[in-house]
Amino acid sequence: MKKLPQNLSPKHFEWGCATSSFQIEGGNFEGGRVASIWDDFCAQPGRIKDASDGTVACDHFHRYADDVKLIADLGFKHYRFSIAWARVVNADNSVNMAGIDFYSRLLDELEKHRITPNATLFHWDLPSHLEDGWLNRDTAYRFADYAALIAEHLGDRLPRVATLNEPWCSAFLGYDLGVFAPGHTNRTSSLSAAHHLMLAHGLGIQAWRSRLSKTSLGIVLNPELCDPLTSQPEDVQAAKMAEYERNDSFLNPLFAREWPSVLLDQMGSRLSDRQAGDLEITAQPLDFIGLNYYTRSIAKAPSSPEDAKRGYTFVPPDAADATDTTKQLTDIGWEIYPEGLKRVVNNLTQNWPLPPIWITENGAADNTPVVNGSCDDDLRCAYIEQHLNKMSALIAEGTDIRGYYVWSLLDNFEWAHGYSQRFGIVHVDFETQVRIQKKSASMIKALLISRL
Ligand code: GCO
Repeated sequence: MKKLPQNLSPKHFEWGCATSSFQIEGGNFEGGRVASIWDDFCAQPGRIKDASDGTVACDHFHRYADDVKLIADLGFKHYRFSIAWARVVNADNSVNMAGIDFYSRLLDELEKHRITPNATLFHWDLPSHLEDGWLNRDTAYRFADYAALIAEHLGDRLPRVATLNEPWCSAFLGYDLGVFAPGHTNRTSSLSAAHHLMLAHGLGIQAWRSRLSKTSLGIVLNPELCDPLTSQPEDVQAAKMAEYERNDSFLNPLFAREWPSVLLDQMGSRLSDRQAGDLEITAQPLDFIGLNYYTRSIAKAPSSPEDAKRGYTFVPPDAADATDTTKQLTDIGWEIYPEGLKRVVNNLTQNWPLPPIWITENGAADNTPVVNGSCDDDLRCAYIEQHLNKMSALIAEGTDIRGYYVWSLLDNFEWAHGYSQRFGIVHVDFETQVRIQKKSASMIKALLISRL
């Protein structure tokens, strides 16, 4: 891509890059930070593909000033990051000022370079001492305390704040599939967790708004676009169930003051988690919604008793249509499907009263190595360009999308994949911590700088 479409010009469109605390910070046992469920999960043998953890990650905790310089050098005026709850709140619920000080210094650097912060309060690194994590209703109230504390200490410097990042992952990958922390495998638990996450979101918004009225507040979701493997009614129904779980579980309580009814019969005895008045809390008015988009999925009728509880079985993209030789996958095995961005956004805007949209994450795993000092990540360049074109088309058709954040600034700790999957537009050598801008970084820089 040589030039940005007019409607994506940084003059009137917000361009940024994104990261999250656990994936880049390191310094996990410094500055009084308490353990998070991801520290515990990484310590369990077999959980992380390369047996790695987040103890050092990108060492951003020490290198944040250089990293902010890098963001500025790339031409971004906006930066999305998350605050680690475990760094700023002590186990007795009191504030850890050393942790607040870290984020305050990060904000100083961003201000120095005129980069606007876009903060997320919870990107999965839940403090371990919160008993039973998201299964405990009390965690939602602790989240509200934490939101209030950030509002009080940092809030006047944060113009845009999201409560949660991708609650589906916390709830369903963490409590049903068990591939994310805390690693539970219980369908009913995941539905409780989802409810408590939404309650936390609503209570967090209330806590923040009662202290600061000017902040733009929202939530970040990763809505699903799921196509059936065949046109057989069982497969069509399975795809619907997957979308229902991933989207309606969160959109219903956010925008319709409704329980996700299709899932209620899967709740069994945990129905008691839901209390009168909860839906008033979850449906707080929002100033924005962040949508993360990477790929679509394919589903078929459930093929195991475990999947029968969920109502679908996912089919890996290479198996879903092995005869389609044009189908391209990223290095993590996800289908490159830019049309899905249009389909999923249209689907949401047609069915829900959404506030203005920010694409808060989009990007690709492209593990191209550095050769002679450069990294030609052509797959990522093409991926980003294709998705920008779709986003531009959506805006041209009247969709209210106001910003785009590429995932990610840096190669980083890719959760259960450890450091084996690289999503950065900047390469990180995890032995030396040397950062090298990839071809995709140069591409974005050229697009942004030429338009400033
Ligand atoms: C997300 C995740 C990121 C992942 C990225 C690639 O919000 O989906 O926040 O942490 O690294 O999605 O899997």
